[in-house]
Amino acid sequence: MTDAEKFQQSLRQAQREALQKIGHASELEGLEKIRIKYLGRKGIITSLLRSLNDFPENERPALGKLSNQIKKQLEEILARRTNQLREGKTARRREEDFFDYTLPGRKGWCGKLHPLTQINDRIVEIFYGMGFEVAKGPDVETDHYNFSALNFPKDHPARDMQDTFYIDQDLLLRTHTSPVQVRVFEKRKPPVKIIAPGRCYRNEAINARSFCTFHQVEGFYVDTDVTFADLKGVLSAFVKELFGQDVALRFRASFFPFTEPSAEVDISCVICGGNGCSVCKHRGWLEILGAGMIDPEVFKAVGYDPEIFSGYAFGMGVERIAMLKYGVDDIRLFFENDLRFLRQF
Ligand code: 2NL
Repeated sequence: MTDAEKFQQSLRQAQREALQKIGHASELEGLEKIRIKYLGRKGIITSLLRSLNDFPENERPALGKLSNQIKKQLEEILARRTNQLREGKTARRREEDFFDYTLPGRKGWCGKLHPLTQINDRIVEIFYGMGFEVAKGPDVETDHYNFSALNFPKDHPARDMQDTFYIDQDLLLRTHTSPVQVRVFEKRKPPVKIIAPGRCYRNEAINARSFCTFHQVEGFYVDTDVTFADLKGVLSAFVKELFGQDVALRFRASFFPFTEPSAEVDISCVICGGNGCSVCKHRGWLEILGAGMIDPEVFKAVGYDPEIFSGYAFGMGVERIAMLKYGVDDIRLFFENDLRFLRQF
């Protein structure tokens, strides 16, 4: 290797080292040390430049040009890096080191109760506030609790295979929560004031308004001298609490096997206020529950003396109330568990 080649090699090596060190420097003092080491009065590059005098005249220009290029490059890069550090920036800062603490936090998803649970809880809460106890019972029932004790005649259409999911001759999935009340009647003496929320099952054609499973809240009050006026008072207070004080109620005569007399209860349309819209089909009224005075036949079936006791009972579909309250037009949405739907509640 000639002296000129050795000179070039030393120069390139010094350049490489200096560039690497500048790239890693994160403080101004560090940069100044690098400058002194390579470009200072006794620095490596400076000394190399000084040693040019030892070379023959014809080799000096080429070696001098290269030396000056490298010196100039290092000076420029040092100056740029010095400015960057002065401005507080770190050009080669690693990604994970960078965190802007002034940014607003990312919003996480928070779990919520299913809309049906929300409405169910609200209904239960209102009746609980009016002195009703909460009772629960099994989803799988016997024919006795689901039908016979409730005065459903043996040939009643609701017992039909089409409406009831039978497990065997005697066992079935409850079609309403009334069997819970029958179980309470059997265990307790009046006065009893109970609500029974729970899931029910019906083997019906599925469409936007009916599904094979749904939820009910049923309630009843049995005591001496319970009247239809008590029923009206309790339902009126409930409806106004749930839908607002301005809502009007209407009782229409109806029929249920377990109540006599029976009524269906409408409220003035919560969408249009009774003026008529597509939700109430321009009737101004929405049906929200069924009710009546408990039939003496039910009392006889559970061993209460109908000459001493009277009582009212009512039942409502939780899905129907949720649909009216939230303006949902298809019952199946409550059972699909599509998060795009559920997140809206
Ligand atoms: C409706 C109608 C109703 C009842 C449920 C009931 C329970 C017993 C005795 C008497 Cl143990 N009645 N429940 C009474 C009247 C109506 O529900 O349309 N529900 C969605």
